[in-house]
Amino acid sequence: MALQAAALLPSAFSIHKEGKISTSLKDSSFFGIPISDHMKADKREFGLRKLSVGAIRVQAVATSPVFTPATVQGKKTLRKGTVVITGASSGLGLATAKALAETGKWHVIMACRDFLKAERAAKSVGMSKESYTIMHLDLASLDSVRQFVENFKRCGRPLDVLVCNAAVYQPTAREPSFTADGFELSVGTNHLGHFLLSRLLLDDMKQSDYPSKRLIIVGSITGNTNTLAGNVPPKANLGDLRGLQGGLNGLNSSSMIDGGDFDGAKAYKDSKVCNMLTMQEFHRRYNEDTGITFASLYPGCIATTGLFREHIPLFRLLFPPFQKFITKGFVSEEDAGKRLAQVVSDPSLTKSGVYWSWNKDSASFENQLSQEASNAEKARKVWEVSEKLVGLA
Ligand code: LMG
Ligand code: NDP
Ligand code: PMR
Repeated sequence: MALQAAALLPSAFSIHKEGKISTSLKDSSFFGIPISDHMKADKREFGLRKLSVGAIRVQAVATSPVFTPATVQGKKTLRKGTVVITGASSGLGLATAKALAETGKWHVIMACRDFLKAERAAKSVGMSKESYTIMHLDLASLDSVRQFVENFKRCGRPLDVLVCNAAVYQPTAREPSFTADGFELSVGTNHLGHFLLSRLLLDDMKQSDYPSKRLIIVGSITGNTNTLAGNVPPKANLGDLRGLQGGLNGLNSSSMIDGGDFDGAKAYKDSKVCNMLTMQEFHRRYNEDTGITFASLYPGCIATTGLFREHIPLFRLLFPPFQKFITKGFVSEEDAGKRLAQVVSDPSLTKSGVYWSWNKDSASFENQLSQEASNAEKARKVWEVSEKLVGLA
């Protein structure tokens, strides 16, 4: 439902499935969502964490090395979880790493392409040394993805939660650029790199004995054409996947999934549609057998992050106030990090196959994806074509 559109035009209209506009907002999950007790508890965890975390961390450091139980939940003693977060060197990924590390319940593997930047970033937000490990991962290279997986397996930690967060956005590029394997960069990095990574790490997650294992793939509103934001041109559209089938190489095939001319903003939005479709296909294929929770989310418009680094300076200047005061869709990096941290560890967010969003009061709700981003047939096709491209089939 067009909840974010509703934020712009509070009581005017909402767009349901492609193009169907309704004037009723009563059926929207935006309104009247009860904040469950779980949510309240979680808000305490990620809202007032400075009060409670200190004690947990002191206890963890004083009494236990990394793998021993660090938390007591009811009668059960829960060991410290291990979460891998891609692109944890800035923006949402960094804020999430910080939020999780501060609880004392998580060891964060920061999977980053720039080791030094990641190290500086972790220090700059005050993450304690024992709360994280940086491991090299360049999603724009399938070899690097495979190398990362090998390194991770060798490090001997279990894999409890994987967060596919990293992304590139090239709104001003006139010509496409390409990954090491020759795929258009945005889809190659944001979708194909993550697709291979999550497929290769699925077994590790299956083997983990953690009570709530999760694979989270960050989506976005701009890939969903059932929202106002998703209708700002250029709109996401995967078409019949002819470009993806051709390998997105710009030589004997288009660099765009739908086979059209290159458009950096569209390529990014298309990649987010792939992210959201992949999450649902994972859910259909593996949730029942593995018990793993598969989820996606729109964390809000975090208008200050590095995502917009390639946009023109005027855009970067005006975009944050535009989102803050006009659309009201703005969210700070810190608050967005707390949202993603909830999807990682909140005991009430275990439902699989869900695209989470947050309302004005920062309560989470199950949002509705656009027709294309929830098309099961397309999800299966994207999965099968992607398998071939990354060498899994
Ligand atoms: C492209 O431009 C860029 O070319 C590309 O590089 C990439 O960045 C891409 O999506 C990302 O965007 C999109 C461009 C064209 O939009 C703009 O940026 C134009 C900005 C013009 C500003 C207009 C005035 C806004 C007033 C705010 C002023 C303060 C701050 C401004 C800060 C700007 C930051 C963005 O967009 C257009 O074509 C024109 C605008 C399109 C509006 C889209 C809305 C469509 C909604 C349709 C919904 C369906 C129908 C609803 C009907 C409702 C009936 C009640
Ligand atoms: P940032 O640019 O701040 O963060 C992106 C991260 O991805 C950076 O750490 C970057 O690394 C990393 N990255 C980029 N390319 C690669 C690569 N080839 N290999 C490994 N890591 C890579 O942007 P955000 O924090 O805003 O974006 C995070 C996620 O949130 C994305 O999935 C984005 O689509 C999503 N999102 C963002 C919204 C927003 O408003 N900002 C709204 C909705 C969704 P480095 O630091 O080295 O550049
Ligand atoms: Mg958008 C409720 C309205 C809303 C929301 C929540 C967003 C989020 N945007 C909204 C509306 C509008 N935007 C309108 C009306 C316009 C035309 C003026 C507009 C424009 C715009 C541009 C040019 N918006 C943008 C851009 C970008 O370059 C960003 C983008 O598309 O990145 C792919 C962007 C975004 N708007 C958002 C969000 C969350 C983004 C960025 C990131 C993302 O989706 O991942």
